Amino acid sequence: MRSAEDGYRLWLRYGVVSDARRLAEYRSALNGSVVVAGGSPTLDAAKSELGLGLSGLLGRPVHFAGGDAGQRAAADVNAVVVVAGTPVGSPSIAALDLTDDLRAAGDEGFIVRRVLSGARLGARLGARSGARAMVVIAANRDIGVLYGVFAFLRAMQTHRPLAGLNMTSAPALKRRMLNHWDNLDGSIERGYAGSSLWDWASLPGTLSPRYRDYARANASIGINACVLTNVNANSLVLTPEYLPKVAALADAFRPYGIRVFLTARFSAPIEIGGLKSADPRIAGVATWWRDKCREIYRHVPDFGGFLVKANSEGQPGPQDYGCDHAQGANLLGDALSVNGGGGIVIWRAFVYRENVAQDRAKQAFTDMVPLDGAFHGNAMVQAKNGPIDFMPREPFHPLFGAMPKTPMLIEFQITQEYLGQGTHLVYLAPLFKETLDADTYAGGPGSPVGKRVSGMAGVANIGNDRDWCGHPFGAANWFAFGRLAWDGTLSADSIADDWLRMTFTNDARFVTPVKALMMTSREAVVNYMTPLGLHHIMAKDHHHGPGPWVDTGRADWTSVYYHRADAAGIGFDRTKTGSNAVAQYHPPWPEVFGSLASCPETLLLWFHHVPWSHKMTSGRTLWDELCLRYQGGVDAVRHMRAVWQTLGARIDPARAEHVKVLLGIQEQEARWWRDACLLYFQTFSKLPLPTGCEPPAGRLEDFRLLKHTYVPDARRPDR
Ligand code: GCW
Repeated sequence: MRSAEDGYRLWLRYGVVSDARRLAEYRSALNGSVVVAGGSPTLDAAKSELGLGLSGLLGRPVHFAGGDAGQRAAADVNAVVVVAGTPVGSPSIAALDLTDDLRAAGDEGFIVRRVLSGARLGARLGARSGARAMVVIAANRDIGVLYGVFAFLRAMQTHRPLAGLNMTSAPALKRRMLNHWDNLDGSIERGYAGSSLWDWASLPGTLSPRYRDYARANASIGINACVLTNVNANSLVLTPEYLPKVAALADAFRPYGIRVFLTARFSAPIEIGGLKSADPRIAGVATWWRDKCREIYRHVPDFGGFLVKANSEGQPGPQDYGCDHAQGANLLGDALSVNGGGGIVIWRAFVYRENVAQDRAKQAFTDMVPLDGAFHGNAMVQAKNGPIDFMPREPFHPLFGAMPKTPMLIEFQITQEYLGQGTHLVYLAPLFKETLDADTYAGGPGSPVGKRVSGMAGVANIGNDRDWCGHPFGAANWFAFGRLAWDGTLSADSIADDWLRMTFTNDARFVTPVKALMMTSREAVVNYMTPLGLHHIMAKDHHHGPGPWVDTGRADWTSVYYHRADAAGIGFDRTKTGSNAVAQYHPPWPEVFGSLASCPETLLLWFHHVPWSHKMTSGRTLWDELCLRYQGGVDAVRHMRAVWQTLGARIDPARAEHVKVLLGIQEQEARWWRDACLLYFQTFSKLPLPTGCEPPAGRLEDFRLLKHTYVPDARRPDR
């Protein structure tokens, strides 16, 4: 029985190909048996996925042939139409002499190609009448075969012709990771899709089927690592009580090429080791971490390593002992090398302190750049895409291109903490691409962020909601993150196209307009929340809704610290007349960002304090432009609603209705942001709203009095 359209199957939906011509083409071309040569848990996973996919897409059972394609093709009229394997595991793959192509595929890559078996296999088998076309899925390693199977099925799910099918693909980045900010009590920090997937209480005895489906979904987009626990770490996960549970998850994910990491709390030697100190210079502390790693490797031999948030937002770290981040990272990295262990330490550069005068946007660079080269071989530094904190728009982090001796990972937030949380449709691929494509000019032009990192980490938006991400379009961001980590040159548009076809329908009357809607959604949220470079003006703590008036508590957690609105104007002067954060970028950025005339208007108020009367390129004053950007954001959501209204009938009612309701909330919240922010900023500008900007539906004092107690993941004081 087809499962209800509840989103559970994500993009791995294998319904019968809806286009009759394409279905006929596939059925005819694939009228034969399938061989998955060789045997391993990964190849078993590949075989299982091929069976599930082909039987679903073709609407008929799949016939798997044993042995190798060559033997079968020779002996059996029911010729082989698909063969998957590695040259080592399959003589017929070897016979195809794909050496050069497979060299390009590397360790994790694959080839998916339609070949005329008679031409090649025939030669090996002695001439056979009639060359048969055969789809070859080949790789150097089993995991590449699995990735190739998903790529082949994706081609069919998106109705690509088999004729001329010829893909050779290898991941650009070695590390393609999800970071789950999941707590051991089942809550998820900044999570809006239910509770944690990891059912710690029932592990290791019970393995939820969701673990395998999680692994399948990740393998289908090439994600090869996951950090199971929150960076605001809990040492308990490193204890004997939890390690068998971690091992059970690692075992479930391993066939799908996903390595498990954990977050390490720097004070663990004290909290679970009974030591008096966690000082990296104390021999007993290093011994404790080495013993702990030995213990972890006993449970998870291919343990990926530790992700560490230290000396940031109250987390313990090496600076508590007068040591620096490199000393902290090397303590854990050296421990992970014990017994030749392959684990790595990933040290987050999200470090800033409240009791310093320095601009928060500068502090990570100030702390980390002097340590370039001081990290040991199995340490990496992970920096967020921007220097503050996953805002709807930030300039790229100046650390990218500033630590040439240190392998780096870029951290994106897939969960929408600052982009509408669980209710706003915001397709993030344009945001990911904007940063990955940004030229750092490190060593001159042509040095984009995407080429300066060895990996990507995405703060997951996954929970145990039936549809995994809460919002039906949330999974598009998980999908896009993985696809871009594998191939940063993909366009946001093409990724959206694939996702829509795989998730909803290949009907162009749906795909085309909805893809356009997705492609406008990131600019829309920027405009109705923080246009023109405004940032960090959300409500306190839960970050749900606007809070430009927030001015209590630590300065760098308020809003006034960032917008600096006054009678003269608005924005944060980060040029040399201000904090001079622009100086942390490679030329020509300090000049480009530093001058009002050349600074991109999308980042104007990030880098400049600008007079309300400043003439924008539109010819309007800054104040009028600001108002019309906010209005434009609201109008964009209205347009999204109108588009969706006309398309519901092209997909299942359940998801059509769910998105319709959410878009209604999104428009209401976009108006809330516009009205609250403009009313508040108007108290400084004292200027009227320009024509075209709707009057606010409320008074500033009402907006300021709004209190939301139970917002999803309103961080509890006890955490
Ligand atoms: O964006 C902030 C979030 C915190 C998060 C922190 C981080 C895990 O508000 O919830 O803590 O970033 O990245 O460590």
